[in-house]
Amino acid sequence: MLIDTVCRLCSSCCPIEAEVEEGRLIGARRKSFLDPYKRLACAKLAAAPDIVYSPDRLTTPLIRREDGSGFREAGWDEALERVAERMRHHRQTSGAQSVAWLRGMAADWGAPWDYPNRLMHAFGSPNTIGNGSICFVARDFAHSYVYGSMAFPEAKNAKCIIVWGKNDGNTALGAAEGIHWAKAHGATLIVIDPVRTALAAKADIWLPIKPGHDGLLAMAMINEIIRERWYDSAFIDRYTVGFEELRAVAARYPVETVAGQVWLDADVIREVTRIYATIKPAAIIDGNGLDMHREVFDTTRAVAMLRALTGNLDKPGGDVLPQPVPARNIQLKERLPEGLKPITAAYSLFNTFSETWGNQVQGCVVDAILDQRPYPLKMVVVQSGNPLVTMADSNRTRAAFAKLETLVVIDMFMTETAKLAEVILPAASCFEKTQLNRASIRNNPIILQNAVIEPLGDSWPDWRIVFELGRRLGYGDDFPWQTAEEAIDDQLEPAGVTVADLRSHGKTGLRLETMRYEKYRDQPLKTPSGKVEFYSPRLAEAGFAGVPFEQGLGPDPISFTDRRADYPLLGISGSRDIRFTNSQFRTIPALLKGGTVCVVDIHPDDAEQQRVTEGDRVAIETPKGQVEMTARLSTTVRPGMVRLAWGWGDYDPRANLNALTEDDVRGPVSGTSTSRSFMCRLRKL
Ligand SMILES: Nc1nc2c(c(=O)[nH]1)N[C@H]1C(S)=C(S)[C@@H](COP(=O)(O)OP(=O)(O)OC[C@H]3O[C@@H](n4cnc5c(=O)[nH]c(N)nc54)[C@H](O)[C@@H]3O)O[C@H]1N2
Ligand SMILES: Nc1nc2c(c(=O)[nH]1)N[C@H]1C(S)=C(S)[C@@H](COP(=O)(O)OP(=O)(O)OC[C@H]3O[C@@H](n4cnc5c(=O)[nH]c(N)nc54)[C@H](O)[C@@H]3O)O[C@H]1N2
Ligand code: SF4
Ligand SMILES: [Mo]
Repeated sequence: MLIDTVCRLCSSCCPIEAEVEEGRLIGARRKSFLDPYKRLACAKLAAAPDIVYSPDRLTTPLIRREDGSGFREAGWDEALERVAERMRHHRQTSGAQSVAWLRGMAADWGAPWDYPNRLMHAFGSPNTIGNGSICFVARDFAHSYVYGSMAFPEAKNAKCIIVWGKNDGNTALGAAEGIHWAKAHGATLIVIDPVRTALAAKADIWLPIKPGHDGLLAMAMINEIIRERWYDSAFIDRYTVGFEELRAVAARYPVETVAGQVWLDADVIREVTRIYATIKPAAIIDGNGLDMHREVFDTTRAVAMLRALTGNLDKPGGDVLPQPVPARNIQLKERLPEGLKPITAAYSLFNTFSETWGNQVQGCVVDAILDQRPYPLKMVVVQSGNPLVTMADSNRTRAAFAKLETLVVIDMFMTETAKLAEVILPAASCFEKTQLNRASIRNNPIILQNAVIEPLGDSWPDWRIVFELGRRLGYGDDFPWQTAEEAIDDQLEPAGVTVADLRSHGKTGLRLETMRYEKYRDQPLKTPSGKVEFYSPRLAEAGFAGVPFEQGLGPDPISFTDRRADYPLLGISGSRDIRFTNSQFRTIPALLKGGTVCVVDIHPDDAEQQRVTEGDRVAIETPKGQVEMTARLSTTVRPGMVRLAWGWGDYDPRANLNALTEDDVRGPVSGTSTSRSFMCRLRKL
């Protein structure tokens, strides 16, 4: 039997068909606009049955033994009662705000994001925290401050595409298919990436930019577009504010000056700018290469402004604004006592820019535990995240989680983080639960993620864990739903859509409105002025740059640059392997089979200098810590730069990349720290 659903083994949310026989998942295939034999294959999806039926799955709740000697199995009743009892205890002794809920990538956003927010708000704590300051939410924030919401590049129909710090061939196959299609149909492809990725190698022009310096490049391109009058003056006159302010700031970033700072050739920057500004329609795909840099907010704002300057915003083949689905806000934020601030209060614009996201600076969790800044946390529930591997500065993160009085982890597998927990609650996989994924609730069409098999063993879907815990804490009225379907129907009532409707549109998804472009012609943008804001009075009033980079670039974007005499190599957090998602799936034999594991890519010139040969074990150090990996000689990185494998901290704690990164200095608006680019040194072991 084939069942339509959405894959959530990574954040791409590909629509898929799952093949189920006698209640068992036996395979799954991505859907796409391409003929089946032309579709890109996803190694993780191919291994879905291996992941779902992995002998390492957690299938029963676990509680730490009193004597500390590991875990014992428990029933849900006992485990949930323990969690509820600990929550009440900490609320009584230290206040409800001393309990936080930390959400990782796999938690998804949209409806499933709302549930723990609802629970925590009912409980009285403002501290439901996501990891968006280092993932794409910081970019969503930046897009939103320029034109009201995050734009979606319609690459498939573009005639020019700039891929800016994104590697869809490994991370988002549907998007990659769009790029390849457009290129095959004559689009010009420009890739801005410090690494010669497979896509960069195929590009018409590849800009091997200095990591972390993309904002300068964007400002230089803006300046060039304004100087050459390549902008869309009709669009700018009617639909934007702050053009003169932008012109004045951009003039401080002439191509000649910027080129050397960003390691690029001035003529190539001019040529790329001309191509982008003059070929229509053009789309920019911005990605996680911009994230995990302190400057991400201003960098992404500058990139967003390129879209508006050239009139590519909300055009077919350009960057399209979403048509969100009307959904009920179920977060119950109004229940919080007035004046009770979250631990992320220092980032108030980020906390409040959208109804959905809430607090996203996860480093504040560590500050609050270790330094009691702005107040102490005593208990954390980690849901679908593995902070000990994925948060910056792993040693500091570990110290914090070890210090907590109570740690609860909701996961499918035993992780480095779960090993420290008092209670572990086993979660059902994405194939075992029905939910509304982020892509759906934020835009048409709505595609339902369907449970295609029963939860494995005694694991529970996340929604059920949250609802049952809510009822146990006494919020039965707030969690009246017995099924995911009831909760979704309730939340989608304003849209007039039910789960049954969604299921009857399983093949393609349900489109609530016909797709429209240039919506700004009759609908104000969701900015305070209703227009594109090249200058943001809101930011200026809050003491931040009204125009991106009006106060310059700030501290060097690359961590530990002040120590480069001791740490001469530039390290970057590595490619995301198609086989794995962040720290996940390293226990799945089918995925480990295919090749190299924890490698550091080093240019042959550097290797020779260090007397390192292919396959040698090497140590990489920063002022924060050390990792050990295997050397792979590669010309995809330039001399002086190394690329380290990312996400291996569960597989081998010695290979935990975030042992090298820091969370000491954060971008003032989005709270983002630079955990992708850092100075380091390498030696043969
Ligand atoms: N297979 C797989 N898929 C995934 C994930 C995974 O771990 N594995 N993770 C999921 C998640 S959570 C996310 S957020 C997305 C991320 O997916 P992407 O947005 O594609 O992110 P990355 O692959 O981390 O980085 C993209 C590119 O940015 C480049 N880059 C690094 N530093 C810089 C820089 O300073 N400037 C520029 N211009 N480029 C830079 C890298 O070399 C890389 O080629 O993928 C999702 N999908
Ligand atoms: N240095 C460096 N640091 C990074 C990154 C980087 O590229 N370099 N990437 C950053 C980015 S973009 C992100 S998004 C974060 C990711 O950070 P995390 O979200 O912490 O990363 P994951 O490894 O994806 O952890 C997800 C956990 O959820 C579990 N899980 C999977 N599905 C489910 C489910 O349905 N329910 C529940 N309850 N659990 C589930 C998995 O087993 C896994 O343990 O890491 C960030 N950290
Ligand atoms: S890229 Fe692969 S793992 Fe990610 S959602 Fe799509 S099919 Fe699933
Ligand atoms: Mo992410």
